[in-house]
Amino acid sequence: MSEMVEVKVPDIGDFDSVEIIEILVSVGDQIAEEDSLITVESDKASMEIPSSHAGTVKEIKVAIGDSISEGATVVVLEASAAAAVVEEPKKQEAPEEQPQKQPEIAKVETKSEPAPVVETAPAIRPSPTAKIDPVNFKNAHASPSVRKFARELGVDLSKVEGSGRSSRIVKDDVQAFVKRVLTTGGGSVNGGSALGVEPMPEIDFSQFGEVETIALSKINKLTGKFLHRNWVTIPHITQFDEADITSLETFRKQLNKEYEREGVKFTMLSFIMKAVAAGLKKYPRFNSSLEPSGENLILKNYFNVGVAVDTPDGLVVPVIRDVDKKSLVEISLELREISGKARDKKLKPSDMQGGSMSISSLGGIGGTKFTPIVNAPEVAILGVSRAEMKPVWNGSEFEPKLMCPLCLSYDHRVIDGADGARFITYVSSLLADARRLLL
Ligand code: CAO
Repeated sequence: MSEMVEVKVPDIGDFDSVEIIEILVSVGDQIAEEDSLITVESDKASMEIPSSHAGTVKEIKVAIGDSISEGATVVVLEASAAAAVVEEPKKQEAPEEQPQKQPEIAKVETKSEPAPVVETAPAIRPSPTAKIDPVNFKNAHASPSVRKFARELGVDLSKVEGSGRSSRIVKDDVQAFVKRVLTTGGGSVNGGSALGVEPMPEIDFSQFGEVETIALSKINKLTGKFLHRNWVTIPHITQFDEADITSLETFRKQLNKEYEREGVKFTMLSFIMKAVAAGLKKYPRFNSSLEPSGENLILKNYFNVGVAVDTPDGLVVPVIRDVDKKSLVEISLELREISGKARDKKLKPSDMQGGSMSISSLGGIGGTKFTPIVNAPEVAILGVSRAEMKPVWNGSEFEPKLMCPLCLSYDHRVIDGADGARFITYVSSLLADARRLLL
């Protein structure tokens, strides 16, 4: 036997006394449980109110423009027999020893929760584990048809910019958003990572103890963005080696004495830059950039080396041009000048562009090795750690040698492991015998 049911506005969180902007059903409509009945809109967002029951709409108790709150009756339904049939087995299945479940069923009949706004298996969701944040989705400013469209595509509406009145999101905005995500290949349509990784939760750390919040510098934020992009989009390999710089160090010290009066100081880095430029000449794929389409490799015929400089505001990578053509004196002077400019915040954007490959030297600080992140669009970066005296077996005895750890990270889409090993071995051999740098 059918019964008349008043469907009321459930608890809808912050939505109190909100305006009805759409009525989605008409008298006589057959509706299923969870079908949307009306759309309400606050200053910030709109949401659909679902039906708690299946049945036939007998009366609509609200009109567009009305303000409603929790508990207001939206429609009167004649509950369908089908719904009763569906519910019947549920009641039979309830274990006899749990009669307390019954009141819960009765509660559902009089009050419902808002329909979940996330649907599964949208057509272009890149990962089955990626999710739309239901709260953000609910708060987005869009009509039900646009919401439905967005749900079908798996688009998180909170990430879409609205071009309609009062920034309302229209269908075109959703389409443009999907197009942009697909063409740039960045992220995913639901705003999560393309890897399907859950977003980081917001945590109030003050609950665990005293905390201080400091603003990230502009450089920190920019570097963070680029490093993150490079880390997740480039398949990195890091190849390690140790260069015997014993004789180079003797030579460097001798040069420093000779050039002291001229104010030139040679650090190991200037020799390493020369060796890297020579490596780029011998192995041209290291001096390349992958076209974003992934179709072509652009080989460069210039030999510009970027140098990571640690500044109080964060990491910057100025570029020293034509390292192959410059003398060690020129490179040493330029290195000092450009790292000074970096620390004094005097670098221009053009000073940081056009690199062939970068070097990140932590040799002056310490550590035995590390895995630098490729500075895209370059395809390789050489990390340098602190040189150390070590006993090295020469075939008949151990000899004390100054060994400098080298850490070469490269983009495995462009460089094979064998070439990675060849490049680092070649650079090591040049540093082990500085005369070879003249070749
Ligand atoms: N092994 C042992 N000693 C080393 C060394 C090495 N590999 N590299 C440098 N040193 C020594 C230098 O010879 C110098 O000693 P002396 O004064 O006795 O000659 C001392 O360490 C300081 O060197 P430096 O670091 O100031 O100079 P540099 O030319 O080697 O490096 C620069 C310049 C700008 C690269 C460096 O100052 C810097 O900022 N490094 C940090 C880079 C960074 O943060 N990288 C991390 C990026 S994340 O990938």
